[in-house]
Order: sequence, then structure tokens, then C-alpha cells
Amino acid sequence: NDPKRDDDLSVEEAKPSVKQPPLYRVVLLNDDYTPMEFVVEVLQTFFRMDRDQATQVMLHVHTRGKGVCGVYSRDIAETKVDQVNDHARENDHPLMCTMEPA
Ligand code: NFA
Repeated sequence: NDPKRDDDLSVEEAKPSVKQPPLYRVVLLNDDYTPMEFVVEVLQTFFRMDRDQATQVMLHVHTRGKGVCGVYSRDIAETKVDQVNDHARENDHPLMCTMEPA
């Protein structure tokens, strides 16, 4: 009967099952109303940026429309998105945070 081919992964050569979890970019979107200072504080608080780094990212979002705050596993990314959006809403700002596959 048909001999096994060396390249048939369905037998004997299991693919190593250790793989990296998918990563997600957490993205901040610009709007016309959220104060720049609030955005800087959000980036410092939830993304552990120093003030210079946070200011750079805020200005990037302000001028380009959106910007990456960080790259995380799905659970961590979802938590960051919820924390930022909840915090923005609690302070009556329209700031929006989303995530996308990296
Ligand atoms: N565009 C906002 C303003 O001019 C600042 C802002 C930056 C908002 C980054 C959201 C994200 N006040």
C-alpha cells in the first residue's frame, strides 16, 4: 500500500504545538473635544509611558488621526480598551480606544 511520504505532517511528525498567542495593537483615535492633557494622562496611567513619550503619542494621534498605544495579547488588549473607554466616559470625554490584529 501507499508508503508514507516524508512531508506528510499528518503522521508521525506532529507540528510543534508551542506557538505564540496572537497579538493586538491597542489604538487611540483622535477627536475634536478630548483635552490634550487628559490624553497624556491616559497614556501615562494605562500604558505606563513617561510624560515625554505620552506627549509624543498624543500629538501623533492628534495630527494623524490615530496611533498605537501598545501591543498586547488579546486579554490584556481588551482590558486596556475597556479601561480607557470607561475612564473617558466617566469624565465625559468622547475619546475612543480600539484594538486590531497586529
Ligand atoms: N484633538 C484633541 C484636541 O485638539 C486632542 C486629542 C488628541 C484627542 C489625541 C484625542 C486623541 N483637544
